Amino acid sequence: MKPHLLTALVLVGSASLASAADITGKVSLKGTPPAEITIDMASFSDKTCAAAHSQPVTTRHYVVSKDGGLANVLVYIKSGLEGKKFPTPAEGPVLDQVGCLYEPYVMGVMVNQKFKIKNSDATLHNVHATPKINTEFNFAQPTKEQVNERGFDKAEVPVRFMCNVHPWMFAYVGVFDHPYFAVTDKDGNFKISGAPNGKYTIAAYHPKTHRDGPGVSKEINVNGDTKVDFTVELK
Ligand SMILES: [Cu+2]
Repeated sequence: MKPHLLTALVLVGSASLASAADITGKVSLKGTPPAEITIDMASFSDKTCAAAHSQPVTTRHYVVSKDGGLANVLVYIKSGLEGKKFPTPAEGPVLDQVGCLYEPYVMGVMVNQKFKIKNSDATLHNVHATPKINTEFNFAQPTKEQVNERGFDKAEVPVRFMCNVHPWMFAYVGVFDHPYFAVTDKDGNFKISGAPNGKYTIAAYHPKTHRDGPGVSKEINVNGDTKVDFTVELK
């Protein structure tokens, strides 16, 4: 390789590293959420689900920390990346079914990224994705440890999953045409890694609060590591 070409490559490499910023922050819930509903697995004909839990299981509509941090919020760059292409990761996350609950409850994937859907239970689940933009799918997973791969070919926030056997089972999968998304943890914190510098609209979407709406968004100017917090208000 000629020396000047090597120098050029090194410069390109360091330039892209310098502009990779972490966007971090916290999503807080304003207001007192309604009490969660206890899921009556014991009354269900299939006893496998109840047997998997030693504690009562409730809905997960509002998972809130002591100081108001809201879990299970999809935080993502909503606009400002138009025209840019990002490689699809070869590996995808796993949407598992454990104790007749989807785990995780909320996650994100990239467009065309294959992700695994797993049944960790010794009972039948019927995985039913109900998108509005992507193609619906619906298939049975009768066997423990069964894994099927699926993907979505269009951006959509979120695709709702249900199970046609267990009426309490739901999950929400955000589909993005870039890798700059995250889900808030149990304390409401999120971290989007390696975003290019730029001006963006960044959005926070909570499946329960924003069921019919777009979520909340903010304009941000990313020039190095950036902090942005959101407040989700109960209606
Ligand atoms: Cu199920």
